[in-house]
Amino acid sequence: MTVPCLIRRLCCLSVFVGFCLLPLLTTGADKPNVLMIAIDDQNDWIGYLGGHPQSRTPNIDALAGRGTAFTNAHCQSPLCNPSRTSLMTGKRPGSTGIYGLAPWFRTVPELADLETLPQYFMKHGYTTYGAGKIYHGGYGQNKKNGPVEWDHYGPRATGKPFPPKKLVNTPQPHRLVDWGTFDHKDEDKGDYKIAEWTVSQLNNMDDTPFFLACGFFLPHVPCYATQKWFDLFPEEELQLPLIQRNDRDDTPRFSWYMHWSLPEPRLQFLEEAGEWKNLTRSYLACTAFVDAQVGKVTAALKKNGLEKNTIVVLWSDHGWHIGEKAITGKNTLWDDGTRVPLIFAGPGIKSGQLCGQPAELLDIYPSLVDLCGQGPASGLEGLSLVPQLQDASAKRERPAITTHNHDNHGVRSENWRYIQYADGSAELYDMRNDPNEWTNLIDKPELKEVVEWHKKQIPKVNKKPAPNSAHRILLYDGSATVNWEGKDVGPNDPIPEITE
Ligand SMILES: [Ca+2]
Ligand SMILES: [Ca+2]
Repeated sequence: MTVPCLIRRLCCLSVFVGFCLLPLLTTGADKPNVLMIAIDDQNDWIGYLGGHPQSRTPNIDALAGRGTAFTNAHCQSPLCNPSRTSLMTGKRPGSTGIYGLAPWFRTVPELADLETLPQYFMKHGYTTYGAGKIYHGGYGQNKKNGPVEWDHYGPRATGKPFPPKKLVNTPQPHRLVDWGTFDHKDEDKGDYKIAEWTVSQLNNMDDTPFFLACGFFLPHVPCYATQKWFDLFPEEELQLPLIQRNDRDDTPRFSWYMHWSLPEPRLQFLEEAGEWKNLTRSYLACTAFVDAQVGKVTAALKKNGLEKNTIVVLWSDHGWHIGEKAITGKNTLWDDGTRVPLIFAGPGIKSGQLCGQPAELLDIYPSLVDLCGQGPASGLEGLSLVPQLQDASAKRERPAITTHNHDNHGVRSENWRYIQYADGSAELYDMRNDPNEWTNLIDKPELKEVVEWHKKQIPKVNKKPAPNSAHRILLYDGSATVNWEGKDVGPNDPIPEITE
């Protein structure tokens, strides 16, 4: 008897005996598990992405080698909460109005019942596990603010342990904005505990299919690592990020409003305080440390024989500037702010291929739905990447779009980056010849058609910020004055922390 014939027979039998056998046929071994590994504020300083020539990420690179790794993947928002809300709900920031670090989307009545990625898998019989930073802050880790997202939650994200005092006196004295090394132990670090917990779950899985999400906090600030990780990057050999002096001379003033005044310091501070090398080294050290934690998790997957039936997806929520374009941190629409590692490995995914098609973090949800074959999900705005996971040269017809605050968009196609701010000012970069986005070509008449095509890709739905939006919120009403985090900024106000 053929297998389909057997299934039909069993289903007929199930009706006859009064219960359906179909769920039994699609549970257990038939359902691929999902292991989602998230990294916070991890830019493209990953071996396979080549963002920094000295980055050391052997475990992430090995995962890339085992699967399909995207080289042109971008976040939907260059900030934790809106990026993660978009990824986990499958909706663009402009469709939800979630642009700031607040609110948690479940507190917005019209968004409260959105079915998130873990809920989708829960509905299909998976046990869901979370640890560390998946949503922003403590959002979604308990029942207090809406439906249950997880069956089990492990250690929460933390940058601790901290030294007794901040190591660097940054212009805005935010406790988290710090970096360097001090006497502490790897075993005491938040991400170490998240990895240990995740490994112990993998060592003790039963036959129920699982959706396990493990979210590392580093290299988010404070970029603290133990000396062992600093030693991988000797100071005398360290290469600083490539920058162009006066790079901002050809970017609109509105580009400064994206990150008008932030705890993250400007390049000018790093240079004057002699901290640029130290921050570069600290970030590389933290990335290497996180890579080692990723390695523990992927090794546990292998040791437990789970590799062949588990889809692994690894991502970061957005990039991070370390001096490029005169700033540090996120909140920008250039590649340094939007480009992220994105890797899929496991059943149904071709191994050993790099894909240069533009991809979006928004695509993760529909891709997992597609790969796991448990039935459709509704309202998703991304595209399944399964065509690219099977053949890296398959065209993804849409560019990747990043939105930061209301109606500011970065559109990244295979060869171009177009940025359009809420006041209509714009930038265009030729990514083949100018990968660092140094020369704004927006005024070149011969590129008018390129601009028009990218302009057309901007999402039509762009909601105003959701009620109770706060932290990094920029408001623009068409007048000459903008409002940054509740304060008016006039057209001639000096750019904070930048002096001639
Ligand atoms: Ca982040
Ligand atoms: Ca420039």
